[in-house]
Amino acid sequence: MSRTRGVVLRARSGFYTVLTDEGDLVEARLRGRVKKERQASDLAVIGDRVSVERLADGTGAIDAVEPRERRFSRRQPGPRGSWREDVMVANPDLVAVVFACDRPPPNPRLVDRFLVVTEYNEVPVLLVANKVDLVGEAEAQRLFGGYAQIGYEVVYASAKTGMGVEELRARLAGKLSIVTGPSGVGKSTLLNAIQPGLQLATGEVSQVLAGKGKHTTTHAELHALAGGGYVADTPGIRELGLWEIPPSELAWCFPEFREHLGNCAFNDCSHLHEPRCGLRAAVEAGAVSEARYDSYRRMLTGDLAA
Ligand SMILES: Nc1nc2c(ncn2[C@@H]2O[C@H](COP(=O)(O)OP(=O)(O)O)[C@@H](O)[C@H]2O)c(=O)[nH]1
Ligand SMILES: [Mg+2]
Ligand SMILES: [Zn+2]
Repeated sequence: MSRTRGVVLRARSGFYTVLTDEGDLVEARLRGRVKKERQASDLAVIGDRVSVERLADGTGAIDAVEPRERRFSRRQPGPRGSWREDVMVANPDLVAVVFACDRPPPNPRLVDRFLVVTEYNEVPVLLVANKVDLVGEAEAQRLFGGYAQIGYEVVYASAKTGMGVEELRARLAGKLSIVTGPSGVGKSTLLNAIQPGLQLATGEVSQVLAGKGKHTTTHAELHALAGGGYVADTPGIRELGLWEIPPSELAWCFPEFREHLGNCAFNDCSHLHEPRCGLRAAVEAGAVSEARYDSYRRMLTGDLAA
């Protein structure tokens, strides 16, 4: 039997779809040995590079998963204060965090939550402000310009008019990207615009607001892009709710806070109420935005209300 290598595009209940380096798709299962070597939660996930043996019936057997260069994972609480890492996507090069300028209006607390998760995973991030057609460019800049000021790359887009689509296509080309953001912001519509052949199902906003959005992307899946690269249209906000960031690492996940963290009187400063806190001093001096600090405070204390 011949052996080949490839990337996992789809993974569900023990079955993996692998796009081989030869360009064909193979449905494969994991060899028992691989299962023994790895933790159950961490066997093979989309984005993993694997080695596959081709079997006589046309299916395959994955006999090795290559070491991951990066991961996009969440931490889930385990027994007695322990944590379990749950890898969602292996080897991501870029996370595109998509929000709408309106319908639904962007919630800064939620934007920050998405950004914090990407920072924690140390994956480069691109913020996409979609539906610019609904508010105009000046208002879009007012809503998202602050993120550019603190160093985030912001792409202004409209899947409806085509604004930003070419730029996004170029940014995703040749990379393994994750497109994420709340329901109804236009993630699937944007991806369809980037690559018309994808035909991802899109939902009506009214359904989404009623909590009845089409959940067509319940399983994470990588789509191969015509210009090279792969994109995962996932995960959504439900999954994001399960991400836990260690409290002591949360402030670091706000990049513009970092330079102020060494100025606190206490090493283990939570930046909430300790005296001589470098971060709070920076907020008072106007060097750090109150909105971002407020996001930090709410995430740390579990106050997730908008
Ligand atoms: N006005 C406007 N509507 C958009 C735009 N992009 C997407 N939509 C609409 O927003 C709704 C939700 O889009 P969808 O792609 O399903 O969002 P997703 O849940 O993030 O994948 C659909 O009705 C789309 O037609 C845009 O740029 N402008
Ligand atoms: Mg969608
Ligand atoms: Zn402090």
